[in-house]
Amino acid sequence: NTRISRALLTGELCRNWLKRRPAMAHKGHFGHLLFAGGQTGMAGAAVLAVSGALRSGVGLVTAAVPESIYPLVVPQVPEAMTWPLPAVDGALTGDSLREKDCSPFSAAVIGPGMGRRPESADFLLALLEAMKGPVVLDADALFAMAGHIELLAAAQGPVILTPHPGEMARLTGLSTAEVEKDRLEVATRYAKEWGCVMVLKGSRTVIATPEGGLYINSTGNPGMATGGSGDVLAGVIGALAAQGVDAVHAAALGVYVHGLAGDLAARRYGQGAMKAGDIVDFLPEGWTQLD
Ligand code: NPW
Ligand code: AMP
Ligand code: MG
Repeated sequence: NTRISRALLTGELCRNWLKRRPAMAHKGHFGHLLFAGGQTGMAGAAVLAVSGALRSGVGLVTAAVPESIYPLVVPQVPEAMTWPLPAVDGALTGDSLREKDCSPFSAAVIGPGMGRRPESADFLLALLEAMKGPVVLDADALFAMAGHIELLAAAQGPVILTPHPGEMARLTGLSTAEVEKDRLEVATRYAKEWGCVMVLKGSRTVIATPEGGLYINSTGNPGMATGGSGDVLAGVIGALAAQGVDAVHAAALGVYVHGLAGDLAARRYGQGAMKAGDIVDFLPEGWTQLD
C-alpha cells in the first residue's frame, strides 16, 4: 500500500559512513561504550558482544556484568574495563546501576545474556534513564520490553532494536510466520510506531528508520545461524554508535560488516563449521575490505 523508500546495503554505500581516524586522534575521540548483560551460564554472550565492539573501532568499552561472571569475562576481553555489579538471584538490578555514574558513556548495548527475571525490566529502565546517547536493545532486553513498550519513553537518545523474527513476534504479538511473511512492512510499521531504528535480523536483515526509510542487507549467510552471532552484532552496532555514527547508519553499517565478516568466516571454515567467534575474528578483514 504505502510507498517505502528502500535501498540495498552495498559496500559502496556503507563506505560513506566509516569514521576516519585523524592522525592526532586519541582514544577519547572514539567514544566509550557501556555494555550491560551476561549472567551465570551466559558469560559467552557478554564476551562475544564486547569482542565485536572491540573490533569495531570504539575508544573504550566498559562491561557491566554480574559479579558472578566477572572473573570469566575479564581474561577473555582484557581491553574492556568492567563493572562487576551485585546481582540478586543472578539478575542485574536497577538499583545497582543507579549508584553508578553513566555520564562518560556515549552509547550503550543492553541485553545479550542478561537473563529474564522480573528485575531485568527495572535494570533496563535504569539504563535508559541514565543514558543520554544511543542505546542498542538486544536479546533479553527485548524480552524485558515485550508487553512494556512504554519503557521506551524513558530513552533520551536514539533507540536501536535488534530483534530476530522470534523476538519481533514476542514484541509485536504477531506470530513468527507473520513477521517472516511481511518483513519489510513489519519492520517499517513498528520503527515508525515506536520511533526507533528497527534491525529485523535473519536472511537479508532489514533496517527500518523511524521516518519510514528502509535498508536491506546484501551480506551474510546461513552459517551465521548459530549461537552468539546476534550478540556480536549488538556489540558492533554499539561501537559505531559510541563513535558518533548516527543511529541509522550505525545499524546499517554494523549489519553490513557483520554479514561480510560472516561471509569471510564461511569461506574459511564453511557454513557448517563456523562459529560466532569466527565472525569476530573476521571483522578486521571485513573493515579492511570496506575501507
Ligand atoms: P524456534 O522454535 O527455535 O524456531 P529467544 P535466544 C525463535 C543468549 N545467548 N527466525 C525460536 O524459534 C542471548 O543473548 C547466549 C525465526 C524460539 O522460539 C539471550 O540472552 C549465548 N524464529 C539468550 O541467550 C549464545 C527465530 O525465537 C525463540 C529465529 C536467549 O536468546 C546463544 C528463541 O529465541 C545466545 O545468543 C529466527 N531467525 N531465531 C552464550 N554463549 O552465552 C530465533 N527464533 O527465546 O529469544 O532466545 O535468541 O536463544
Ligand atoms: P541471533 O539470533 O540474535 O543470534 O542473531 C543471528 C544473527 O545471524 C543475525 O545477525 C542474523 O541476521 C544472522 N543470520 C541468522 N540466520 C541467517 C541466515 N539464514 N542468513 C543470513 N544471516 C543470518
Ligand atoms: Mg540474539
